[in-house]
Amino acid sequence: MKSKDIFRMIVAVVLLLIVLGANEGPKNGGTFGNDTINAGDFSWVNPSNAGASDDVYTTITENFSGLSYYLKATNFNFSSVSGTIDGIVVEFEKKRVTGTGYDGEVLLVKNGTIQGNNLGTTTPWPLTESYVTYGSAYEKWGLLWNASDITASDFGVVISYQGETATSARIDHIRIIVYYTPPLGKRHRIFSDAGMIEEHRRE
Ligand SMILES: [Ca+2]
Ligand SMILES: [Ca+2]
Repeated sequence: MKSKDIFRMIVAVVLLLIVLGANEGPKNGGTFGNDTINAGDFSWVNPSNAGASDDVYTTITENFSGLSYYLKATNFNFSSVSGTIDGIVVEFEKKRVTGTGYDGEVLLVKNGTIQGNNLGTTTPWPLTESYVTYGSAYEKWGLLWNASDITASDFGVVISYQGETATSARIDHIRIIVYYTPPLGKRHRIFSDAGMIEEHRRE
């Protein structure tokens, strides 16, 4: 094979890689609070402590079996996401301290509205603090997304805690990773002596 052909093959492979998926994150939230729209019974204390993994916590204490308000995290400051959204992963670094409890709901916030599929489970929160993952690189949480929905400051996630008994729990950190396929840009063609051998679009 001529060195010229090898070069063309390398260019083709690089261009193919450009059209494969990308991701941004994990990103931290910038705005936190209780959202009472779910008519819970208990509030999260110090919600903004979920902004970093630093063993400083937002806490929930339920003196009877009940549901917490949503802990709402937004303003994740995504900036690179573009093209087609493939999936969204949310991770909560969380722990149950006393009693028994599990997720109430875990839902995304799109355009400032809590919506989509609830990915919460009835698995009791771990007694050893660890990241618990929701969603995947191919999970869109039952919603249609534009990249601008992700980069908007009102994109985020909510989580509520359902106590089965009197219970207390805490969250150290909430982080999000977004998987996407960048847009195809202007057309780029590779020609051999015999004619066009590859055609791609790139930014
Ligand atoms: Ca921690
Ligand atoms: Ca923290």
